[in-house]
Amino acid sequence: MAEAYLGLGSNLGDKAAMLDAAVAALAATPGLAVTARSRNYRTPPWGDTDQDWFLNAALGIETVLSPHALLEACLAAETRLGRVRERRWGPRVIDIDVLHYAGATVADERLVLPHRFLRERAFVLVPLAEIAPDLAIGGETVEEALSRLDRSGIEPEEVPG
Ligand code: PH2
Ligand code: MG
Ligand code: MG
Repeated sequence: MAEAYLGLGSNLGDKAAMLDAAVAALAATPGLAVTARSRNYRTPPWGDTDQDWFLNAALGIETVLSPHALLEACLAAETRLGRVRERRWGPRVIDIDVLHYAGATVADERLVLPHRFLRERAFVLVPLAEIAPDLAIGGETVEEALSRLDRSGIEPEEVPG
């Protein structure tokens, strides 16, 4: 069993429902158990700023899948949930990224671990810090990486009731 972390994002359609559907699809994947889920955070678009705000969340999982098999499971779940790939960093109904896999370093054309932009993106680190503040990424913890970033505009989603 390996411990891994995933990042979820949506900025098209019913964003909260898409994140729920992604968690359900992942939880139903053989060889994968969801062990932690952050709250959903409302985040300003990063990179390509001419698009709607996102909902982002982070998941902790336990899995027997290899890093590449986990990536394929995430991409298959995206496709099942209706993702169509258009412009890079553009709007998407669902994005499921492998952020970290048991401290493994991977760098090939399919997969880079830890995730290439993990330490630069507050929209990933704020949810991740909620479930794994002390996780080590590139010689520092999630909390330490986050302390260098601007987290303005990133707020937990208000949940009615
Ligand atoms: N994903 C991107 C590009 N920009 N911005 C926010 N706020 N949240 C995202 O998930 C996101 C983004 C590409 O993966
Ligand atoms: Mg992605
Ligand atoms: Mg992404």
